[in-house]
Parts: sequence; C-alpha cells; structure tokens
Amino acid sequence: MPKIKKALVTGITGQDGSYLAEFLVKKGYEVYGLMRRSSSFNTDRIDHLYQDPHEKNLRLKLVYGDLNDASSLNHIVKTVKPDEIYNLGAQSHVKVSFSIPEYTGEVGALGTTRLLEAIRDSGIKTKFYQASSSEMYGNASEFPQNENTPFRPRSPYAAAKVYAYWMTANYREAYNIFACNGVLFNHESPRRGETFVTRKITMALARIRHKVQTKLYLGNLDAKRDWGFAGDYVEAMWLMLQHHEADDYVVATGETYSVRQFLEEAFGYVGLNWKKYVEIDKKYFRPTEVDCLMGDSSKAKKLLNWKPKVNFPQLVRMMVDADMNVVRKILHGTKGKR
Ligand code: NAP
Ligand code: F7E
Repeated sequence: MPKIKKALVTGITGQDGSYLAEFLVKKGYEVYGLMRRSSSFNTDRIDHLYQDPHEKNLRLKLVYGDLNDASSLNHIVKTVKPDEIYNLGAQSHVKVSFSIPEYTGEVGALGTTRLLEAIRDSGIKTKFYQASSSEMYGNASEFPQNENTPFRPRSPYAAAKVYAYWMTANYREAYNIFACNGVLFNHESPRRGETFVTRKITMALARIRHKVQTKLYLGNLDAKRDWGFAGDYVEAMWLMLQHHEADDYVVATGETYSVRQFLEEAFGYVGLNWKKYVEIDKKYFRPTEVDCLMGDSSKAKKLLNWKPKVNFPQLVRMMVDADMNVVRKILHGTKGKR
C-alpha cells in the first residue's frame, strides 16, 4: 500500500485553507489543520470536510495551535511529522494592519519564523510553503511584477510578509529545507472574508437586489488589482512543493482591474447601475495605498505548468451568484452553503 501523505495547514479556517484542504483531501492526503481557539464557531468554511457523516475515515483533522505559540508548533510538527507544511495563517487584512501593526508582525513575520524553527528543531524532512503576497511589491517600480521585482512594502502587513519571505528563503539556503514562497496576487471566491473589497461588494449587491440594503460605503475606487480565483491558486501552492527544486513563484492572472471596474461588472451582471448605490466613506482609505498590481506568472507556467482557469468576469459572476444564494437562504431562514 502506498504511504498516505500528511499535510499540515495553518490558516485552515480561512479562505485559502478551506480550498487547499479540499484539494489535498481529494489528492488522498491526510490533512492536519491548525486552528486557534475562538469564542464562537469559525469552521463554517471547512465543516463539510470534517463533519461528513458518510466519510468514516475523515481525512481532515483539526488541532489547536497558534502561530504565536512556539510550543504548540513544536509539538504539532514533532508528533504529526507532516510531509508538507502550508503556512497560510496570518492577520491578512491590510487596512487592519495599520491599527494592529505589532500583532500583524507577531503572526505574519515571527509566526513564520517560529514554524521554520519548529521544522529545523524537529529534524524531520518536510516541505514548506509560505503564503507570500503581491502586497510586498507596494507601489512597484515595474509592470508586470515578477520574481525579480524589488519589494517596497506600503503597510505593516506587507512589511511582515517581506520579513517572512526572506526568512523562508534563508532557511532554504542555510539549512537546506525545501521551502518555497508563493507570491500570490489577490485571489477571491465565494468564501472570501466579507471585509475584503470584492466580497464586500458582492454581498452588498445581493442585499441591495433583495431590498434589505440601500447603500454600499467604500474607499478608494481607483485602486487596481490582479484578481484571480482562490480555487485555482491553491493548486499552484501544491505544485510548488511537488517540483524537484524549492523555489519562489509569482501566481497571478496577468490582468488588472480597478475597484470601479469590479463594481461595473458585478452590478451590471444583475442589471443595476452601481452609481446609484455606492457612496465614498473616507474611513475606508488607507494611510498608504498600493495603487496598481499586475503579476507575471510565466515562471509558474513554465516550470509548474500552472495557469489560472477562471477569468475576471467569471470570478465576479461566481461571487455574485453565490451571494444571491446566501442572502436568499438567510431571508428564508436557512444558512446558505458557500
Ligand atoms: P484569511 O481568510 O484571512 O485566513 C487567515 C487564516 O489565518 C485564518 O484561518 C485565521 O484564523 C488564521 N490565523 C490568524 N491569526 C492566526 C494565528 N495567530 N495563529 C494561527 N492562525 C491564525 O486569509 P486568506 O485569504 O485565506 O489568505 C491565506 C494566506 O495567504 C494569508 O497568509 C494571507 O496573508 C496570504 N495571502 C492572501 C492573498 C489573498 O488574496 N487572499 C494573497 C496573497 C497572500 P481565524 O479564522 O481564527 O481568524
Ligand atoms: O483591498 C480598496 C483598497 O482589502 C483591495 C489581502 O488578501 O490581497 C488582499 O489585500 C483594494 C485596496 O485587498 C474598500 O483600498 C476600496 O486598494 O480587498 P482588499 P488588499 O488590500 O489588496 C493581498 C494580495 C493580500 O495579501 C492580503 O492578505 O480595494 N478598497 N474600498 C477597499 N478595500 C476594502 N477592504 N474595503 C473597502 O471598503
């Protein structure tokens, strides 16, 4: 019998954690998801994976831990002995990182170091994926951004990610750990957190369409992002760890759209004019903004044979359709499945 591979995923309760867990379970992995204690249930994105009554040998196991608690990481790495570790845990909201810069660095920067140290200390042979971000480029000096574009972080979040990026690269060089950085550009889905702009828009649109909301308050509509689908991007994470050599890769669609264009696409899809509903509220502006990002993922295409499957209009429509369904179900008294 071939050995069942084990993967440890931090950030399992988040958007990417849920898609990655689904992907790995389908590939036959035993997945260990590291989750932190919460005062209320926060496993709705993964409930379908670990509460399936028809599945006897559940392939997703949840373990308590925290990126700010080295002893929990050491214990989990030593006892689980994962073949692959995906570090997706982070305080991932850029605007919030200006309010809690120290905490954002604790989790994103030092949390990554704690996990890398746990690997080094355990002596186990494992592969490590670090969730790096296009935010590290800041207001980039060149377009599109690739693996050689210099980092110019414009937020505490981005600065924490730059630190984690270099620690990952350093542990690869210093200790010969198979460690990769995936520099992922924005990726969205019906499971995206509701305070990120895309989901904020599609959720509000669904509520407006059902006449339970009248206005949508947003910040900078001119910002441009390279938006892809999270389901496509988790495959790239896995492919990086299957390659014969550890390396760093940009993962992106290569197209960029403004927040305004996202509004046009979403509202236009259901036959509404966004201008009638959207108001600008200064509180959603950031002390420093990243104006425009656009990624060049030709290295991932060439070496990993990865390319995105879902394009911008398909992504927007997928999210609008899903949120229409969520709101419809809420209004009819049942919780919508995402
Ligand atoms: P997300 O939905 O915000 O999920 C973040 C996850 O991190 C959640 O499971 C959260 O747990 C967990 N977490 C937060 N603090 C933690 C701590 N102290 N210890 C352990 N876990 C902790 O983010 P995402 O969109 O899935 O993104 C996944 C990763 O990719 C993040 O590192 C993000 O920074 C990075 N990234 C995201 C994008 C994107 O466009 N989505 C692009 C580039 C990079 P709770 O549920 O308990 O809060
Ligand atoms: O903002 C503008 C805002 O918060 C996108 C994270 O996953 O991707 C994400 O970071 C743009 C910004 O994502 C609102 O100013 C306007 O220019 O959806 P966002 P983000 O900051 O790009 C990167 C790659 C990550 O790594 C991060 O973890 O939209 N914007 N009005 C707004 N943004 C929000 N959130 N809310 C507004 O009302």
